[in-house]
Amino acid sequence: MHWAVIGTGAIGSLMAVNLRRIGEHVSIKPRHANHSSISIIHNAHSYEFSTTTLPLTQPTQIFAAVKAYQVEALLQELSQAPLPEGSSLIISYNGMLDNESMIMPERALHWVTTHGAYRHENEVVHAGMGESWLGWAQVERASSSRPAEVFSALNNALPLLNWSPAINQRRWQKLAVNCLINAFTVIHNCRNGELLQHHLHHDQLVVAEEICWLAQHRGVQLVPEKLVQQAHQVVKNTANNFSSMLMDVRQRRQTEIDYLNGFVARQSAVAGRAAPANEKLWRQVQAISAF
Ligand code: KPL
Repeated sequence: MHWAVIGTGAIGSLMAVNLRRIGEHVSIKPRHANHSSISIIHNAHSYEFSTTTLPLTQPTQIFAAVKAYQVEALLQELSQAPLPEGSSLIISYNGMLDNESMIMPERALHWVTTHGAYRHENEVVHAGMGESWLGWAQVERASSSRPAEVFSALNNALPLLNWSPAINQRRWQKLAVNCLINAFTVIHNCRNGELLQHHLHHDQLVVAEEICWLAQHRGVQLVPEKLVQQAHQVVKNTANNFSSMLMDVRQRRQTEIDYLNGFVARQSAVAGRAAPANEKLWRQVQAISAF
């Protein structure tokens, strides 16, 4: 199969290298059109990738691991020409977009992961083993069978992969965990593990309750106390890490706060209920990251 990886952050780079290692044909869509090849170092080995541009001319499996604020532009670019027959789009990003059900192409799949990775210059480090879930992005397709070849390649490249007809449930859980950790690390300017010293249980529970209300409004059942426990476990497992949001703030990049706590605040308001705890975190991070 031909793969095109879009987004060479930590996860995109890790997937590109691992797909190559299992013998798949992988190219990368570069951010700047003037690159003709891209090299990624992994475990002291350098992998060279040819670059690809859109529109695609042959059946291709697109693996896009991008920031939430890049999704809309990417989908817009992909919609300029029909994808060649036999292609699919596997997309992964933190958080949720207000209009995502309207803009996701029919053959899009969400990939949700708990693998931890970071990129330093052109080296990618697989920092923590996790697992991943794959499922159709459009709820109407949830009961369609899984794309066997794509599933098997992704599972071989980066195990363990689970097929998830209810991928939305996974996405809400991940959204919640990110909402319960990332903003707090920015506000306290600390590593994930240092959050444990700030006695955030009550604050996190209030944030979680608001998320659960909105999830339930959207047909997804979550339990606030369980989410706080999950976040606690993630904080312990990644104690030494800086969250992606704190890294974004420190490197003066746009954060994903609008798509995490901001999403919860906005969408709760649309559904007729305020979410003041998420709103407060959204505003605090916005203020800290207003460069
Ligand atoms: O996914 C993460 C992130 O940093 O975005 C967590 C779970 C907080 C781990 O650092």
